[in-house]
Amino acid sequence: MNDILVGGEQAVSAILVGLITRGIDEHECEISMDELERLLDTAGGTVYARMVQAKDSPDVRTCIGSGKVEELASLCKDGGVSLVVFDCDLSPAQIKNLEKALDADGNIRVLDRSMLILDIFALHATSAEGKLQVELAQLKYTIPRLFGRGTEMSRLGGGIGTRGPGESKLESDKRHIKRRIAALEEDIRALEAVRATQRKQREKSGLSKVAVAGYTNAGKSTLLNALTGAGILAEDKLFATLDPTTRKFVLPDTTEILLTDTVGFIRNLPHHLISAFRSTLEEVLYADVILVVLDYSDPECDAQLAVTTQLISELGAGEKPIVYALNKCDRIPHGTMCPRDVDRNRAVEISALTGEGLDALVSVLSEVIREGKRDTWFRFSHADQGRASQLYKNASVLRAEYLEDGVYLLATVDKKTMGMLADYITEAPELLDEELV
Ligand SMILES: Nc1nc2c(ncn2[C@@H]2O[C@H](COP(=O)(O)OP(=O)(O)OP(=O)(O)O)[C@@H](O)[C@H]2O)c(=O)[nH]1
Ligand SMILES: [Mg+2]
Repeated sequence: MNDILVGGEQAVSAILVGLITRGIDEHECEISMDELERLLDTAGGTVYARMVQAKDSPDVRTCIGSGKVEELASLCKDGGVSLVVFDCDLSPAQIKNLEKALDADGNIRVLDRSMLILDIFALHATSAEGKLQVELAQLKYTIPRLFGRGTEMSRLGGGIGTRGPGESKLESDKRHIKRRIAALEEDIRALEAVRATQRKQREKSGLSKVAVAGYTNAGKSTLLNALTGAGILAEDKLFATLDPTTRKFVLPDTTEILLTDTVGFIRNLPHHLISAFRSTLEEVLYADVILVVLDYSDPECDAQLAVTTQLISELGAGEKPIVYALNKCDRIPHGTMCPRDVDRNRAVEISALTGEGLDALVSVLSEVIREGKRDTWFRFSHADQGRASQLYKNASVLRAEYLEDGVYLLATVDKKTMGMLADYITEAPELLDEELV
């Protein structure tokens, strides 16, 4: 098969290699390989062939066995393929050994799943923080796996696996890399402080925060766009969104909330990637409610839910209330089985694309947000009218009574607003007691 042309650029053809081993059965391997194929496509590559080996444990030197390496070498030769992508993580030594074994002249590049994901992150990062996070992760993970290659290697295979801020560092020595890592970590800490300040400001606003989370390509950005007109790039690519975007949204009862789009999850997301993107992923941790978007039309919906739930709990947000958007329902017949582990009372079939079910979703979301709230009376003296307007802004005011000693407002407030205006909380005004019972 020859390389094909996409958008004027040559799409690099590659061979994908997977391992059926302890804890990974044939079906899981297949699904994971399909995903690797989509990752490769997103990175601008195309699949020449797939190869899978069943093996008790990965070979320490070459991951797959020596017979398979030979088979792979001749497959590469036959197809003129210069890129091989393994579905599992490889050590720098395994990569070096494989590259040497596949072609003595060093014309074949070997990547692993993490390197490919990082490559896509490098292509899609737009914010300063996102770019720094990618560069740091590449310096720690990708670069040690590229050591010892000539610079001409970066041109092989269309550069897949070597793109991004780390690219120019390919030739650099280890000392330089250490310095760069330290500098990046400092820059990231500074940006994290900015993010923390922004978060505090949002906190002060007292608005409830909803994080839109879920598997990559589930339709998170499409949903946020449909609800708020945010104009976020949504496309049929994996990891289209890397940087969190927050938009205001007004619930039917006029309460304002904040919706944040987040980076997608994927199975086998390596821990080093989670830690590199921790501050971005942590948006989920600071939310009051998590809106999990699932691609309901995907036969692997249950597995995607499992990955999502696990990552949410690994991030420390497992106890938060969750609302489920069963998205892409336009693609499947109505009444399709709801994923097993979803709370049916908090799950709504929607199509972010056609708008179907969005009203129902918003109403479930409103209910869940309300659950964290209480109806409370506040009294603001005439001198404190400024604070009263804060209550109007952050809560839905159910009634107002203008009495001699000030205005009494009954409002549905969340804990934060309650804390913010704690000094003004009061009993129900006496005159109204009878009426209110
Ligand atoms: N048929 C259908 N397609 C949808 C729906 N919602 C989203 N899509 C498509 O699914 C693809 C992915 O949508 P995105 O909104 O980019 O998904 P995402 O979850 O933000 O993905 P990442 O940011 O890459 O993690 C796009 O091609 C959307 O047009 C839907 O309800 N129905
Ligand atoms: Mg997105």
